[in-house]
Amino acid sequence: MRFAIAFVLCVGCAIDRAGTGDPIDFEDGAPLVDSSVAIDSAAEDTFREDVLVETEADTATPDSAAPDTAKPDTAAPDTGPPDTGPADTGPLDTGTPDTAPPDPLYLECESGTLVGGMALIADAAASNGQYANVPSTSMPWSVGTGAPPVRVELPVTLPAGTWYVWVRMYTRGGDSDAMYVGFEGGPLRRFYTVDWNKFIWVGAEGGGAGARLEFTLATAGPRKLYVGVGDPGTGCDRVALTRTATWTPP
Ligand SMILES: [Ca+2]
Repeated sequence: MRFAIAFVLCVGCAIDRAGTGDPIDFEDGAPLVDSSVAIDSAAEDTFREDVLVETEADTATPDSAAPDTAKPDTAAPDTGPPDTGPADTGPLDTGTPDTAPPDPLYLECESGTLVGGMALIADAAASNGQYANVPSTSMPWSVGTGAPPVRVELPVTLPAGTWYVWVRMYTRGGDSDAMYVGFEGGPLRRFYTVDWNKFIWVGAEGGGAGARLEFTLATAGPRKLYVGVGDPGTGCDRVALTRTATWTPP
């Protein structure tokens, strides 16, 4: 049957006659198709499927890699004793920091050392909810040198140079509105405000309109900043230190 199909498929093709090189002229010869031969269509389909199956067979190279023969990890877990070496007991580094502190540098007055009866008062309007207060029973003080007898001492480590100090203070009237500020061993400056009964930033003498609360440090390093009594009943809430003369607290 495949012969019959192949024969049919060749109808119309040029066939070499007896190797002469001349194609058969179908018009002057007997018909090459025998109409009496019936073509089995089912067989033709089978033939085509056979051809396709043979053409599209899987020709991929099989995987010939060697199987994985590595051994599993059977090492024992680390059961050695913990490190019991001595702790570092060397002296603390007290050198000058390599980097300058933030500018402005804020200090909460209640975080310092209270001296001479300076007392803490809780107040929701205060920065950090507290401030250091000179008791109303304290004596007024206007010596202006050394250290205010009622004070808070705030430790700071600063580079040398000129520093401008702002104090967020609390006052209660004309006889209760002045304080002193200065670094340990240096000059003190008296400052006040006439804007009483509130927290207010003050950065200059003379009711906030005089000379700046300005200090020049000849050397760098740790030191104490004093804020203390001028008048009784005055409070120190927060301090800001800056090297920028034009800076003002927000
Ligand atoms: Ca405070």
